[in-house]
Amino acid sequence: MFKNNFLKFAKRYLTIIILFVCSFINAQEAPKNFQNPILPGFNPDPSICRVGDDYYMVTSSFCWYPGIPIYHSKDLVNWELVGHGITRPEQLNFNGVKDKNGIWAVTIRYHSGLFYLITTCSDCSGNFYITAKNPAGPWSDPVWLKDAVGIDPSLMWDDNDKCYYSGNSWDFKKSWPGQCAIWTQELDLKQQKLVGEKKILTYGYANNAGYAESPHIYKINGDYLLIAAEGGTDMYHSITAHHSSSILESFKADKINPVLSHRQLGKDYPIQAVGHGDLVQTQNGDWWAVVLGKRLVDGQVPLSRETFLCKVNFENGTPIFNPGHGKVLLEQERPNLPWTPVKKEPFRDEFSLDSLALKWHTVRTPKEKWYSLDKGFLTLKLRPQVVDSLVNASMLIQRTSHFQFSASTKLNFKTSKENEQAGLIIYRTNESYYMLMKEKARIVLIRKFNGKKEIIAEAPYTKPEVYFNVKADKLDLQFSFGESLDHMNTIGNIQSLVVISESTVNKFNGTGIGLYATSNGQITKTKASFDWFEYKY
Ligand code: 6LW
Repeated sequence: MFKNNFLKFAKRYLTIIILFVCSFINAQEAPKNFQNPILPGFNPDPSICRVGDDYYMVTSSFCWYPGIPIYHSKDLVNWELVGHGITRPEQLNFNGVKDKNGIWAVTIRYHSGLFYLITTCSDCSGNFYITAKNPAGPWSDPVWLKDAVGIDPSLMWDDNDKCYYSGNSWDFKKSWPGQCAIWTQELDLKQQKLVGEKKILTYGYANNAGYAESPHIYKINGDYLLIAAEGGTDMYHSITAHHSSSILESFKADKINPVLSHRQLGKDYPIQAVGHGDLVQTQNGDWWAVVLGKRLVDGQVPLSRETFLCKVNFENGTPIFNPGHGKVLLEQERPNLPWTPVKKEPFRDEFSLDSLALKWHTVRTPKEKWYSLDKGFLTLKLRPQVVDSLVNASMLIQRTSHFQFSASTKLNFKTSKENEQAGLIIYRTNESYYMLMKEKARIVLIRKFNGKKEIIAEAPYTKPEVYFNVKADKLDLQFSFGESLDHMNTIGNIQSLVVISESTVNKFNGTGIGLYATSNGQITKTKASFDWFEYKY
C-alpha cells in the first residue's frame, strides 16, 4: 500500500519537475530580440490572422504550384510552412500565365469556425475565395466573384455578422496617373456574391496618390480603421491609414499619413519598398504588423520582396509603427508571446519520404505526374516542355532565402540524344535564369538574361553520375561539377545574381532553386534521377 502511494506521489511530482525544467530551459533559450525578415525570400504581400494563440500567415505565390503558402506560428517570429491553398490542378490553371501574374495578394481571415483565403488570380480569371476548416487544408474549390473588379481583395465581418469585401479598382475615369480607388461592398456568403451598395472609400491620402491598393478594414473600439498601400510596390511604397464611423461611408485620411514608409529614407537605405501590410492583435492585446520589404545588396534585390514584422501602438486611433523609429527594423524586441521554435528542415533532402516536402514547387499547373519518389531517389521524366515557355515543365524549385548559400545535388542521368538535359536551376522567370545541365557528353552552364539565352561555359563529361554545386555570396555565383564532392571543378567565371534580381526582371514574383530535366521539344522515355538535394546557409 505504502509502496503504491509512494510511486504515485513520485510520478506526479516527477512530471511537475520535468515540466518546470523544460519550461526553464525553454525560457533560457528564448531570445530578447528577433531578426527581420520573419519570412525571408520570395514572400510578398503578407496577410495574417490569429485564432486563439495560433497565428496564420499567407503570401503571394504567382504561378508557383502548389499555390498560396500557409505559415503557422505561436510567437510571430518562428514560422512553419504547414500547407497551401491551391493544391489541385482543377482549382486553378496557371498555364500560359506569365511569371509576374497568377496569385497576387492573398488575405487570410477566420470567422465562425471557417478559414477564408481571398485573392486575385491575375491574368487568370480574377477574384475568388476558398475556405477550409483546417488552415493546412484541404481547401475548397474557388468561389469566383465575377462582379469584383480590381485586385487585392480583403474581408471583414461587422458586428452584425455581415461580411464586407474591400479591394482596389482602377475601373473608373482617372483624374491623375496611377489613381486607384479602394472600395467596399457586402459579400453575401450564402449566395456567394456581392450584394447591396458599392462604396468608394478613398483614392489614397495624397491628392495624387498612386496605386492605392491592398486594403484591410478593422473595427477597433467601435470605429473602422482602413489601412492600404500607396505609391506602388517599389521605392515609393507606403502604408496609409483612414478612419470612419461607418463602413459604408467615405473614410477620412489619418493626419500622420503615411503611417509607414521607407521612401523618405533614400534609395540606398538597406530596406526598401516597405508597404502592403496587415495588422494582428495578440491574445495579450498587443498589436503587430506584417509588411513587405526589399533588402538591398550592392543596390540589387536578389531575394525579391520578403515579409517583415513590426510593432504597432495606437495613439487616439492612429496606428504608430515602431514608435520612436517609424520604420521597419532589422532587429527589435520580440512579441510578448511564448517562444516556440519550429522544426528546422534538414539542409539535405534525401528524397526518402513518399511525398515531396512542402517547400518544393513547380511553376504553373501540372497536368500529369512527371516526377516520382522511390528508394530515396527523386526521378524526373524528361518532357518536351521547357522553362522558356509559359508551360509546366519538369522543374522542382524551392525559395532562395539567404544572401549566402550553397546548393548541391547528386544526379544520375545518361542519354544518347543531343537534345536531352538534366540538372540544377536557379529560376526567376522564363526570361531570367541560370542552369547547370548534364547532356549526352558534356556539362553546360546556361544563362538567360533579359530574354537572351546563351551557353556561357561547357566541359566534356560522359559519366552517368555527377555532383553539381552552386555557391552564392551576395550577388556572386560560382558553379561547379565533379565525380565526387571532393573533386569538384568550377565551370565558368563568377556569375551575377543580377540576372534574377529586381532591377532586371519584374518586381513581383521571386526566385527558386532546384532541379530541372527536359528533352527540349522531343518526346522521350528518358528519366533523370536525383539522389539528394542540399540547400545550406
Ligand atoms: C499586389 C499589389 C501589388 O497584388 O503587386 O504593386 C501585386 N502592388 O498589392 C502583386 O504583388
